[in-house]
Amino acid sequence: MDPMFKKILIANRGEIALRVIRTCREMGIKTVAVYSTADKDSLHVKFADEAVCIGKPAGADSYLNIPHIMAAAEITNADAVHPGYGFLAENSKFSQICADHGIKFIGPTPEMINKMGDKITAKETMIKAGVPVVPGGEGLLESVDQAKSLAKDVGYPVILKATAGGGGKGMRVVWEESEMEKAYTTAKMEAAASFKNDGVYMEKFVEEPRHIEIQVAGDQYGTVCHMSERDCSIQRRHQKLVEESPSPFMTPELRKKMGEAAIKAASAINYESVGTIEFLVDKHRNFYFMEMNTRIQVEHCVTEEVINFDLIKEQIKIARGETISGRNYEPQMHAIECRINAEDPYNDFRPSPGRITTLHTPGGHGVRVDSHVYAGYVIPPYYDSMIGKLITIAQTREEAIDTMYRALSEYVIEGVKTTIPFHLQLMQNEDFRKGNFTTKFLESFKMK
Ligand code: MV4
Repeated sequence: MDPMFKKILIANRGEIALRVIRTCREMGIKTVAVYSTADKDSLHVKFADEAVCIGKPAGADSYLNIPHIMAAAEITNADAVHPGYGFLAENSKFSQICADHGIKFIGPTPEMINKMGDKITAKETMIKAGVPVVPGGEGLLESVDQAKSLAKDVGYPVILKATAGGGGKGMRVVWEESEMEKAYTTAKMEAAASFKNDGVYMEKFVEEPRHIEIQVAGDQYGTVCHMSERDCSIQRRHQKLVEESPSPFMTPELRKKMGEAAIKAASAINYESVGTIEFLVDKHRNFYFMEMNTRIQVEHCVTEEVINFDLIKEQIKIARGETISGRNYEPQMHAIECRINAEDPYNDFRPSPGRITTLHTPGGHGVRVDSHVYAGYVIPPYYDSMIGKLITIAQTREEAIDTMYRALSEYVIEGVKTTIPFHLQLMQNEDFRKGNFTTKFLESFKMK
């Protein structure tokens, strides 16, 4: 294959499609947008050099339809595909089909995706590599009785997780033996329904953890580096709402240890591309491997801002066979990202799709907005409800929060409900401002 990419097809929509197009422009690479009929007026379609309609609105008919996307790549003569996040980004079959057609998948190989996609395989790989994992049983649970006897050894509370899962589906916390039978049965049923794989395993339940993840990059020649952490503890029902770097809970010693563990994790599978190692961190600063995301993530921008580095450019360079230096990166700034979603924070974050009638986007010093919307744009009901990401950058966490409050106050979006009122209240919350939060924080957060 020609080591230079002349044309990249972006198998995604929304802000991430636009994000990839922007970097391709800077690199002199032509772009192909694909779009569903619901997205014909989207900016990613207008900003790309070429655009191909790939089907009806439903994901299965368009952004998840591999034959339609491959046809678009072939007729436009694209030499690489960028999957963005979501949709086909962690689909090993898609990565394989791209390879079979001589089209470079800008991301990891199918083997790497599969090794991390199955959680028990990932955990076994991490144990072998010397990466700390949550104590628990090895392998799949075979019966309720086995689960009960294992839980006696591990110690309650325990958590049952689907091996094909991730992101919270098929999980059950079990506080005492009397709850085991029901939890085991429902976890298996949910796993079978969600993933067509009912395998579940057990771990000690870590109470009130923080979710801290390490960005990594690896090239095709075995060099891996880390790019520091993001704190993603501010989540609601496994949906992240705020991410920041550095983590207010981080210390230089912990960063060094977690960075080294993340490098071991990625090296263990010879990881190629940019990726993220997710850890649970308990109140004593013990950390445990949770899962690896083998894609670019929504929140990659906070890392870009604190280390002043274009992660999409890096991803493309790695895919075309360039080497990385292997040096690690420390945060030089503080960055916070608020996800601006078309959801009603006063109404259980219910989706609020529809037409944006008025739009004023914030700007000024220390403000970055990654968004694909414009005044008059209609947010379709078929996909996620993200309107955009508001990122602020400053020398200190306190200043980044103050800039965020100011920028949120400037943001005017009319026509749909948004998460802006939630973020305004969060930025004024005393515990948030002190950095005093875990993954349970939003369970008790009440809108005023
Ligand atoms: C855990 C845990 C506590 N103990 N595992 C949630 C999604 C999936 N990736 C794993 N998750 C958890 N695994 C053990 N052994 C708590 C969670 C968890 C969580 C993790 C990160 C961010 C938010 C969370 C919310 C609820 C539960």
